[in-house]
Amino acid sequence: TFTSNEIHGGTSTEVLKRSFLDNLSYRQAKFPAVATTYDHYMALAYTVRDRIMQHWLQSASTYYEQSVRSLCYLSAEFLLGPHLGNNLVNLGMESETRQAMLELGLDLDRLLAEEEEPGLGNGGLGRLAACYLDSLASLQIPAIGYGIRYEFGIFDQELKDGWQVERTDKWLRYGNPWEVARPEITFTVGFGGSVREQVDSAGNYQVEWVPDRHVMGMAYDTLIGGYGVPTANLLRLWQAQASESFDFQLFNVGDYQGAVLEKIASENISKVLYPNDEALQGKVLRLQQQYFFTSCALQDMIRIYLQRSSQLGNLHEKFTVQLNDTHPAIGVAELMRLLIDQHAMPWELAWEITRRTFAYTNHTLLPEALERWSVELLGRLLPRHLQIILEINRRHLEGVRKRYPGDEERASRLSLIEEQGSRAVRMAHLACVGSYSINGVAELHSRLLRDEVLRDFHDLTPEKFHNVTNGVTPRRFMLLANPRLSALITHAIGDGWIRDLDQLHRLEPLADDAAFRAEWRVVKRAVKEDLAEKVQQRTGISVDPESLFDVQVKRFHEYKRQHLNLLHILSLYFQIKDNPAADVTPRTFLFAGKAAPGYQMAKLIIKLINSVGEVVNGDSDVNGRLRVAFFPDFNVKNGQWIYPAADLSEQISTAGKEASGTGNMKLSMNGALTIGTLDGANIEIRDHVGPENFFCFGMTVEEVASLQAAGYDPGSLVRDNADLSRIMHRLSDGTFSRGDTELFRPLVENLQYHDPFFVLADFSSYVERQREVSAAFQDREVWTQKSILNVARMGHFSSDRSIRDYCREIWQIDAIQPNGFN
Ligand code: 26Q
Repeated sequence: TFTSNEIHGGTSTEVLKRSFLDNLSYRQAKFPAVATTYDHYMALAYTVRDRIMQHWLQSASTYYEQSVRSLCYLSAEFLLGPHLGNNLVNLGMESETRQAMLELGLDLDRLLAEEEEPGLGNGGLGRLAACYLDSLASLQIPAIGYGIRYEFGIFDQELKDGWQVERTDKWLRYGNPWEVARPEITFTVGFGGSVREQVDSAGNYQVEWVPDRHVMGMAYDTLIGGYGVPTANLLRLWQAQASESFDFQLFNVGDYQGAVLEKIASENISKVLYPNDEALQGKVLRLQQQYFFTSCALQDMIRIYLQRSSQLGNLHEKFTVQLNDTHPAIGVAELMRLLIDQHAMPWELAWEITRRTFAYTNHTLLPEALERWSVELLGRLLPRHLQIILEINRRHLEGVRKRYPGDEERASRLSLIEEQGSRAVRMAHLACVGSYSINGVAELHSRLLRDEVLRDFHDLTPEKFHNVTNGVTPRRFMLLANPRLSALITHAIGDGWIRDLDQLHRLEPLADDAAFRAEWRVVKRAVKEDLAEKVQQRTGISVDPESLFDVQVKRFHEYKRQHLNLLHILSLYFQIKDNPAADVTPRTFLFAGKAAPGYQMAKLIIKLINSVGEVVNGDSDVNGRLRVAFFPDFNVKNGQWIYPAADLSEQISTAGKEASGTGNMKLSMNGALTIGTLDGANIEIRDHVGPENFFCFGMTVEEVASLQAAGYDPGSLVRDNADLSRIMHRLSDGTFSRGDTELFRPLVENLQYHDPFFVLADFSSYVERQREVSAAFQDREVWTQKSILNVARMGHFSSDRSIRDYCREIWQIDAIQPNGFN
């Protein structure tokens, strides 16, 4: 027999079998003879959750007793990926679990495949939030993640005739064993209505916001366990629910239909994730989502604070709030409102607390992607917040005018309100004024923020500006995704690298060891075979594991320039057509990624990749030397298959456009060499791995700016380059579109006449570097050496390092070990 502690926390094979069978009976309500693989997955998930739960209870009680300072990470997106495998890795119980399942006649890998991943994010920004949760728990930093429990996450992508088709992501359909509903933790969030101002009997000026609708936010908690430590933190996601009292009002007057419509409208708030990774249209539902989760998070923080203290004057000492981009920036006005209107605090004190509470991370330099909300729309939805924003702005501009007398242009540049055209609130400006810290996500990006995008704010408060270069978690993206490589590394240098990624440096001498290089190649070969099998299954295309795997996986965007990659493929293809005997290094070009459903050009690029693939893959002159495959439905799970198998990582954005990139890190950490521009974190990756181990090409930020200023004429580049003219011609003459000369015209004309992302300007530099890549791949010993050195020198890009930077430079939060439990 086992004690309760063992049943819920033990990790021996025997106790795991017992807990699993208990959960199958009492949680999943199945007896073994009728249980499906999904039931088995659920029973195992509950078994694993209990183990993290013990860690969490221990951590939470320690945080409570010691009143520690905590981080709140506010993010509209958390792209977690599948939990089960990751939790087994972090708890260090994968082999015992595999054994326990085996003894019950079950295959752990089949159970792992059952999980529907929570796709509660678009891409980089959401995945970064998930990596940071892993590192926060692993480093034992008290933290809570706050976000939205979308019923439908990022759409599933299918391909039909080469076009992207979107399917609803029904991730909750069969239940979610990882979350705990907290119906007792519920807050009310108001919308609309009006603001009433009055002077009370004591002569105090009073403001009352009377919303015309209320929505309830209910907490759902997911535990995030650290790697190799007894610490777990919470990810608290809010689900919208109709407020009952409101329903009753309509019910009572007999308007049942109205009550139901009202309920549906309220619950729509957390229905679906917006699939745009750029702020395109200012839809009111999106602003409702942002305000909804931000308000719930702040109310929850105040609730927790008031458990231990009776007045809110030191809120900023107990919590610091990191804003993941401007999506939660309305929180600046909401905290002011809560402190002033609900807790009767004077403006000056409320402002002091607010400014010391928030810190803001910017993730974009694209001017069109900076969030702006029309004053009219914001005033209709959140009239009190608009009032507060205007008062913040009045005081802010008063200070600006005092400091820069007569400089009205500067005042209008710094204003929270854009006055040109229709008036709009600049959310980045609100975040800057309302925060004690502003940071970019890579050195170049932070520099461009200081010198360009937020220059006037840098003049005003230079001490607020920081850089924290992004990082990714080696637990998920090395240990879990690439167990073969991880075992080889651990065999060579021990397992300290998993918590301290700088230890990978110890691999450096092994790059010169021929026997180690041979083992490295055996691993790479094996993971390439695994991926080849998946590609065959998902696309029907057979690819040769011996060829160079050239990988570009990320969201589709013109600035990321998947079409530059395509132009290179076409250049190789026509080289073969000219001379079928030409000596070309066999390559497999693998693409994956989703396009925002309304982004026509991005969708056309996906279609073109598939169209080119059809022609190239089927051409007997090519004879298998070039393969083009589009792996559908890129998500965390599929990423974990792809990253380990890449030889070459394509990071080819226009310089100055990609804030950081994080896929670049995942690929290089798994031994891919990078072909990349001097953009985002590519620059730092190149500095770390050494320029001789990195294929750099293209214009610098400065060169892009001067070409822009001088007047860029892409058409002349086409005329002057025979290779390029033929490619452009073939793209429009139906070669890749079964004779249709219209299909790709929008793309071709955009490049010829506008080329806003300088694809053609970087084309020859890119093709030249790719020639070096092909040559380098012919010498497997040298290539392997570079691959090993890439991994050995990527320690800096662990999200543990990023979180340590945030703790030290911004949050001033320390680690804390849980006390022994009972
Ligand atoms: C905003 C308003 C309305 C609708 C959607 C949005 C929205 C949603 C998601 C705007 C932006 C995003 C996501 C942005 C993103 O993923 N940015 C990436 O962040 C990464 C992490 O810092 C960087 O590595 C990438 O360079 C950056 O593109």
